[in-house]
Amino acid sequence: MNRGSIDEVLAFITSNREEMLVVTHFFPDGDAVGSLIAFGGMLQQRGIPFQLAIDDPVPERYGFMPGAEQIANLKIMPLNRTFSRAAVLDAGALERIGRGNDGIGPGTRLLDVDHHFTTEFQGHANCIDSDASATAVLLYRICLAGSFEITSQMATALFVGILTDTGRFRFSNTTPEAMIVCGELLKFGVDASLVTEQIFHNLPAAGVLALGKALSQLELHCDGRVSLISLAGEDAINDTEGFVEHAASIRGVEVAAFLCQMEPRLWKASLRSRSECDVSLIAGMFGGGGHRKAAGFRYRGTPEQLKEELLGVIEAHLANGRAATGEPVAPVRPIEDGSDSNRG
Ligand SMILES: [Mn+2]
Repeated sequence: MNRGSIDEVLAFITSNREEMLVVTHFFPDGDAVGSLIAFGGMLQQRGIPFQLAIDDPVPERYGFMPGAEQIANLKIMPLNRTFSRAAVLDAGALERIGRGNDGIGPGTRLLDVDHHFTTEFQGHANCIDSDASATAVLLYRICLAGSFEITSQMATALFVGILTDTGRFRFSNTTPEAMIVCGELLKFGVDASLVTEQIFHNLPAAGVLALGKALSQLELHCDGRVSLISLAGEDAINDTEGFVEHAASIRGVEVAAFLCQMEPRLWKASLRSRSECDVSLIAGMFGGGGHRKAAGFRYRGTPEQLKEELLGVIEAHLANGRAATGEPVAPVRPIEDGSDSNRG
């Protein structure tokens, strides 16, 4: 999907000098945080005041990024006014900016920069390219076209966005452009070793211990084609990013699931696919969503119910093979709050 253009973005930025709200999706990932920081740097160069904001804190692993301290946490400091213009980056849909919507009124002019295929809303100016590996790639293109200076802060932010959205150049969205741009960014002062250390090898001890607990309860189903790990009760921690990848790294596994208890009867499920099985369809049947290879949902009920229903649906999808259509294969109980999707 392609909509809008770089020229639309450049025209939007310089159309006036009014303060711009810059927001992204809640549960922010590296591309969301990096895009905000880099775009803030661009506005600063044009002398345009701006407010960076997310309806969540910046995750600890991205706290090292220079510029992250400029991002307001709307859970603590809600917006108390609307802006005349707002940039929505990497969000997929307006619902996903949560309290960011407080800053958007009927008169707000919107800019949408994104690489999500499911972008439903349309800004007054757009730059959407679903073939781009990350929103950071689009911002890099905009920097070049607009002759912005790429500071080391901006370069690090863009590098983080591409590095994380490609799963460290592992996912199928890893394009030649993604690697070329990252190579170029190194020339602008990115410390690639530091970035990788901070994001992937700087976990709190409790996180590693929790991962160990989850893995010690590994279950294999469907002749080893499905792996499942879980964390419950006091073992469940907030930051479980990457846990499901371990369950998905087992030879022969096609679909991996990680179930994490959030409240006594509320569970977060993260799914990964290593085959043609589209886990966004599976998550969708539980009221969640995501991408073909990575998706998630929330579930209210007991772990036994969740496992039984989820394994039933996965098994049916695997049995359908490549012909899986996304039609419900088993009746699924309505989910009370399954509106938000996550990639887990
Ligand atoms: Mn992204």
